[in-house]
Amino acid sequence: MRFLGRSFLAVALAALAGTASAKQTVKIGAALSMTGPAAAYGANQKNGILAAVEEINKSGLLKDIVLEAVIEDDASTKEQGIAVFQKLINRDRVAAIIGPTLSNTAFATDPIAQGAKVPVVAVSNTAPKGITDIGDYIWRVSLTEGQVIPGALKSLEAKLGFKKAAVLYGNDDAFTKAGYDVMKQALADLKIQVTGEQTFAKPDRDYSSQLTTLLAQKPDVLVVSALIENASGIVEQARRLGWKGPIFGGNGFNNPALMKNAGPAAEGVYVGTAWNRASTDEANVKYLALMKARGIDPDQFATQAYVGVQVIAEAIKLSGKGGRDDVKAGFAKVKGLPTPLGKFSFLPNRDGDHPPAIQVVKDGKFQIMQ
Ligand code: ALA
Repeated sequence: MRFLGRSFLAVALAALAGTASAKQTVKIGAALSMTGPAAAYGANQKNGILAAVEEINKSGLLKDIVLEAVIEDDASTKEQGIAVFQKLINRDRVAAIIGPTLSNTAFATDPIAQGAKVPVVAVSNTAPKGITDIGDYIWRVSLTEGQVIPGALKSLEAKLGFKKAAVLYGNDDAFTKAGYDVMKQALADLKIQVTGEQTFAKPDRDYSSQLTTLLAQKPDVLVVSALIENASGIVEQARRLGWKGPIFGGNGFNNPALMKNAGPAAEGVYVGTAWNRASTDEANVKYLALMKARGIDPDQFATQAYVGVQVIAEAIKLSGKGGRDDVKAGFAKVKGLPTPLGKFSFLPNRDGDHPPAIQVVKDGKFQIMQ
């Protein structure tokens, strides 16, 4: 009897061990700007990734596969981005990498992942040209400036009726320069006269000379391509110099640090965005409830990072396996995935495809423009 009891216990333990060993952990790396000039984005991206990983693991979507996020700080620089990519690829052996936060960094890091055949999902790189062109392992969830800005400027022009624009942009960053190119073309296509153009660099904190020149030329709208730290200062200083008109910003403006740093000066700032936070789609409503339960008020960057994990999980589900090439093969099969960004698919060039929106700062908050 004792013997029988013991053997029963042994069988039960073996069965349990069998169940436990059938679980497979798939690591998802993330290179995010947790420090440096883009740190305001990275903190929110991390929130989105952790929420998605926990939710997917809880849901049982991937059966015996458990996702694990390995999050590293790219420090908003190319050098640190490269170091972090190498660690994620060679040491952590991740199945895919989300990030890096900045396009400027991605141009240096993504060729490394492409060479090592590790799939990358860009969740915030919005420089239109050159990112997914790096190779067939590079995929993108974030809409480019080219996918958002021309339509946003067109809708805004129809609403506000501006005829003359002044343009200010950062000339030392791949994203802010590319955003400027898109803005310039979009303004030309809309036959909006550009009264003047000025530049700044990332370390600059005083934009008064550029703004004074631009505002003296009497534009109807101020159009700005900047990352968040510069964006907040530009908005605050433009208002201080007496500018009461509309300010239109590119993707870098999509962060609550704008209202936190610029305060009431941010009222009336319009931003083209990839996320319609007011969408009543089931996936968005569920996402907002999930983030609320976690005590997080998400922004566009958090949401895109969340969707980055969703897309990787869907790719693993469609492939049935979590290896690097399984994830890559799965991406090509993702079609109309319900996400908080809308139904998500990849275009043939591996860029993302879903509807954009426009938001305006009102009462200290981003509100979707109807
Ligand atoms: N959208 C910004 C970039 O691409 C953060 O660098």
